[in-house]
Amino acid sequence: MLKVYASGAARSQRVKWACEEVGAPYQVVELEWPPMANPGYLEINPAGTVPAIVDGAVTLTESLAICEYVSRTYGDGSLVLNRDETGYYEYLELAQFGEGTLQPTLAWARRFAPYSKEIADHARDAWVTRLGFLEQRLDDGRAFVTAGRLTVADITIGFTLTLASHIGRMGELLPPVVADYRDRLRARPAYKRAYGLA
Ligand SMILES: N[C@@H](CCC(=O)N[C@@H](CS)C(=O)NCC(=O)O)C(=O)O
Repeated sequence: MLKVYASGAARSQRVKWACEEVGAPYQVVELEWPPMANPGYLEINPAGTVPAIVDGAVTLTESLAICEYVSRTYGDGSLVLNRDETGYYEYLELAQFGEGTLQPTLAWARRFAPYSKEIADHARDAWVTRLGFLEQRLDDGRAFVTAGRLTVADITIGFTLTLASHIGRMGELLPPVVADYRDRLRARPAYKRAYGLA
């Protein structure tokens, strides 16, 4: 069975959520924090981060790649777009935006802001500015960020918006249209199961 290496509210939540959306059977291996300190874990993921999955001969260690794998292997692939589908590059951009652009500002706020007001201010300003990119996309009232259906882009971004609620006041800085989007995602039964809320 698909093994998901996870730790608390870490990015492994994205993988659980994707599994729940497509009905993939999975087993969670809960690690102590920090993941790299768990005996033997570096043999699975030499980077020492979560998530990682092991599924037979397949080992993957990046949350986006894992969610895509889950969608294609255990679902009908509808959580991702194919390259010949209209909107593929918008999908790709938004999926990467969640991890590559939005997520780092939370890491700065959580890890470094306590040591420096300058970093705290920058993290907050960058978070707000980057949320503006999302606000522009969602401003036309669309239910999902791209493709007219739930995709890995929503899972990537939705996880990050949820995490913000646990990092100082970052979760309170969401523009209303982004907060509504986050709340719609949180209302999904699969999200609730992944987060142990159902
Ligand atoms: N780009 C990776 C990032 C993985 C990552 O940094 N995970 C964090 C938890 S959310 C982690 O394991 N950090 C370990 C540490 O800080 O020691 C992904 O999306 O999977």
